[in-house]
Amino acid sequence: MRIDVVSIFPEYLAALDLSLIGKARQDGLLDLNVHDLRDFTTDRHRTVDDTPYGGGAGMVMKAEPWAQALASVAGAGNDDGGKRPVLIVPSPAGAVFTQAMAYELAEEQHLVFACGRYEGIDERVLEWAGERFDVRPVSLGDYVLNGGEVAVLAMVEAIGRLVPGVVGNPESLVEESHSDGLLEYPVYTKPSSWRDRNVPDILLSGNHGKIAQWRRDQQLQRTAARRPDLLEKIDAQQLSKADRAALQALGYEVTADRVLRRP
Ligand code: 6GU
Repeated sequence: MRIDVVSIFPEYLAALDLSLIGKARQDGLLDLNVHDLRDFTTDRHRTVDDTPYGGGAGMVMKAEPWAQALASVAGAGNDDGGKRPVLIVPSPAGAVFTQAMAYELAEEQHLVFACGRYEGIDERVLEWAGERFDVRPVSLGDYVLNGGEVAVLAMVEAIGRLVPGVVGNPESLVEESHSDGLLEYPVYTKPSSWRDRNVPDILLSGNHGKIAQWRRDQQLQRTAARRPDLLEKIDAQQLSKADRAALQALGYEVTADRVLRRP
């Protein structure tokens, strides 16, 4: 997969040299390139922003440096088969980034991230970019960051780890929070007794069927306690009889295809 990131703070993305993603780059699984937006300006001051039309606080990123930068990376991927590269524009005004979106984007050949700062990028850039990219404004959640760089670190890690070969043991991708719409079960390691706290007996029993059932119940309990909104989104057709019973005990009504919170 090819990934291009355009930012006025390319040093911010240095963390992508580390850990799993850094290793994937060394191994040639991710061809990740960071570009300085100011390299695409033509004035002496390398200006990237100006005041907003209509007035108001802050500054807006100018269109032309963005067009130059995006045009230069547009053809950089192995964009064969007529598939357009995806342009991800991090913004608190975007659609919320989810694990489902990460899975979808992990299938792409070429991702380009446009890190805005200040009050955002001149809207005409997004319209213009629609001619050569599949443009996706994306938000991490309902809070405001100063720029897209931190969001790009999060998204590149979430997407990159789903690219085949990046995570050494692909089984670890199966049993993790959000992979099946539920939160992960709690985990423990040695010692079995620590500061008077014991690991749940069932995990020491060697009974793998019982352990699997306990973990599933823990997933359901945790999700009900911390993220009840997720339960109402799951497809009830994938629930076992035991899952249904556990959810009913937690105060949910389970119909053929939906989970509803009892009033
Ligand atoms: Cl993607 N960008 C910015 N600037 N703020 C955010 C965000 C993104 N997601 C949540 N807040």
